[in-house]
Amino acid sequence: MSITEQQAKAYETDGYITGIPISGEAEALHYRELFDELEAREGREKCQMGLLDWHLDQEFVWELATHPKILDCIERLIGPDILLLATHFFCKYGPQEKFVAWHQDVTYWGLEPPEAITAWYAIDDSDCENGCMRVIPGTHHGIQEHGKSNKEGNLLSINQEVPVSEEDEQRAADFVLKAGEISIHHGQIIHGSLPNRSTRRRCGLTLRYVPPWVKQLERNSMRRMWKAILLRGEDREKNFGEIPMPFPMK
Ligand SMILES: O=C(O)CCC(=O)C(=O)O
Repeated sequence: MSITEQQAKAYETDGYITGIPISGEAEALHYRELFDELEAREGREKCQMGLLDWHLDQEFVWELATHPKILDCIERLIGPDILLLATHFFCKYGPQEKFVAWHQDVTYWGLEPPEAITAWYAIDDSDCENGCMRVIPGTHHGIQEHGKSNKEGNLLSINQEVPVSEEDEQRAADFVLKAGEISIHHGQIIHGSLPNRSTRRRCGLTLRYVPPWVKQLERNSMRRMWKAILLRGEDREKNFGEIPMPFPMK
């Protein structure tokens, strides 16, 4: 099932959609167990924010990034030509003060135009207690000036933070998700997440997609060039070169 007309309209207005079912219980458990194995091998410290682009090495991450149900949703929102820009696990262990400060994704990604879309796949159940993703609805029009966070524990790579008024903070939407569901957010929407106050892990896999007319003008915030891979449709521009698929697509 792709997203409905109404959800597509809501995405245009609000910059996000949440609660989209992707995996049934068995499939969600399967991916959770594969992440548990990865965590046992790599350790919690690394799993927190250090697993970037593991779709290039781990078949289950590739499977999620190319999940037909997720791609159907992305296609409905950005059209038939889809490149996978990156994947990144965001994993918060609790109880801890680590949080993700308010920010916009495309700010430091060096993309022109600054267009990208993220599907956030819930590996674990994600709720207000364990620090689910939150967005400020309708803030996906234009890049805001970012400063540095003055709070300890910001998980973002360069401690970036966009200032947000109390009023905006109060109207934030919480993305409460069951494992196996996704939310989708616009690359320019202001979003973040609060600390995990529970003893449950909160792991989400972010899947970043772009249409082929987007270019990389400068290095991204992690000082790397993106390795964008064509997943659906055609790439006439070849702005990212031709990166081969690491595994066959199912
Ligand atoms: O998972 C989170 O808490 C934040 C995710 C995020 O910042 C992102 O998708 O860019």
